Amino acid sequence: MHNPASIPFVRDAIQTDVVLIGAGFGGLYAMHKLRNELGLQVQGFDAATGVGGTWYWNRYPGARADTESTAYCYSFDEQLFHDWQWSERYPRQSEILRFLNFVADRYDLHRSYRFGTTVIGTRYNDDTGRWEVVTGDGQHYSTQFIVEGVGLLSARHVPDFKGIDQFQGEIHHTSRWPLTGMDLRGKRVGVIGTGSTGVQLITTIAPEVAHLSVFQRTPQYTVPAVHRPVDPVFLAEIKADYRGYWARVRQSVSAFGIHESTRTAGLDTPAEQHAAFERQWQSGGGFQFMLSVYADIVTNRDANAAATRFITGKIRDIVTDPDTAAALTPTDLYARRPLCDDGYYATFNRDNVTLIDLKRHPLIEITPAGICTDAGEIALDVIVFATGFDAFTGNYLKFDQFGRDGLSLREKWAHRPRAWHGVTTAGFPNWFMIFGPMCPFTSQPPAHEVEVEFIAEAIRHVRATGAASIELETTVEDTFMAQCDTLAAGTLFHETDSWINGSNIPGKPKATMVFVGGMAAHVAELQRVIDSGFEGFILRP
Ligand code: NA7
Repeated sequence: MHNPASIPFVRDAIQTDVVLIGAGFGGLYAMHKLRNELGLQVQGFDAATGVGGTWYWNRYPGARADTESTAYCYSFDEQLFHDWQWSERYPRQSEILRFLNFVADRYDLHRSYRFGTTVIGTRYNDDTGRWEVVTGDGQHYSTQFIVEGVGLLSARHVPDFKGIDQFQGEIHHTSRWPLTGMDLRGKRVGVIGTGSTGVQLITTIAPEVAHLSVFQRTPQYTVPAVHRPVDPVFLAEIKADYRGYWARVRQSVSAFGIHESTRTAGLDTPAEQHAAFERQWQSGGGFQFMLSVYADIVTNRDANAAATRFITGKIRDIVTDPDTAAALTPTDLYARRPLCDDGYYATFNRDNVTLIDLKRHPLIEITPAGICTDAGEIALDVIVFATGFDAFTGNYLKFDQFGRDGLSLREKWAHRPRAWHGVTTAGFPNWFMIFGPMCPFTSQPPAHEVEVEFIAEAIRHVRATGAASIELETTVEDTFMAQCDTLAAGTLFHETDSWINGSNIPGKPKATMVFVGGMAAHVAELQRVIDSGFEGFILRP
């Protein structure tokens, strides 16, 4: 049982209007919106020594977005869009980090952050209507509002392997890659994990390491990314119709700025389906493969099977060793986060790459010299955990947070996160999240913008009406949670195990943690609430 008294209210706390946690895509825009546009005093914090959020930490070789760069950015300032030129269709980590620094410089955001500073507790004071915020260095802040943009996929997951401390080489998690990089040339490297991070890393480092051992638990469906420079004709079209382009992104299902098919697979013959998938395979993109070819791949079993047949056929064609091909071939639904790659399956044709199928040869322990499975020990110089994240809730529950009447967020979310549109949760007045649990299942930057704009309107409303606080009604949260469950039941995502439903973390309850109703519905609902004068929210004097 967590005790609210562990966060005392102190008299000399530093006063501010807003405490903002996070300097990633969402946090930076919130800083600009709330400080520069609303004129609020905002104190930002980030554990990193600079801006970037996810893109600050994830510096492993091959790290990049798999979203079209033209939609993986901000829309709020047209001139910003014109002044920044993305080089590639799928931007690399270093380019995204440069972009976010460019944004922070342009709007003078750095000065309102305390970097290298972790928030370790928040507590609502029912008597004063203000929040107490405590940082790792023992400072207390008193604030009217809290905005947390702490990241959907930021709390790293390191499995509790036996013997992890005795390894005598280097161990790294992909999301805590050494800031100065790491020379893997000539080394024997073991990678545990084959999610989108592992796929990027494995494909990138295979040519440079002495030997690469890939420890795979569950094989993955992945399709070519097909990297290429941003198409100048496409870019010119966006610039010529800037508002129209972003309106279409906001009115789409996924907010990826891609074509979303409305055609169901059943309308085509198997040969036509194969040809359609082949065209998409050639043109590249994981989300495109799932969303642009047919509309029902994640809702209809037959459509899903058509996609899996196509990809497994490609694995057989590409991978020369039949045993390796079989081990790389998934047998479950194509209903995890879709992956794309730069020659992943072909990487396993290299002489210096070995696939270790952990389903056949379970990992027993990490030894001083390497990794031991039931087939023997594999000697390694470096072990990389590409084992993912405690998604959605991990970063919110890392520290104590107490709302009205001492309500503990950890207790409220013990069985599953309960929230509304990823933005707030009942029992927590003046407390907001950017892309928190129950957020839309979409590309993040466009959704961050919409949510920050909603938060800004909520704060403006509190100030304009002379209220002290705004808080979600529990019944609205309950209704929304039920809606999320109903929508999710209409998809195949809950039938696979992945971070999307929490089943990647041992002991974490499997549950719906997203709103799969699409970006357009998300935008419409947030706007409806704003237009209604915050119906469904309690304003307290
Ligand atoms: P993911 O997609 O969660 O992948 C993690 C990988 O690590 C996956 O292959 C897991 O196998 C594997 N894993 C996790 N725990 C273990 C243990 N105990 N033993 C062996 N293998 C394990 O994380 P990523 O970082 O790749 O991607 C997360 C998101 O971040 C991504 O979708 C992007 O949106 C950004 P499993 O499949 O669970 O059997």
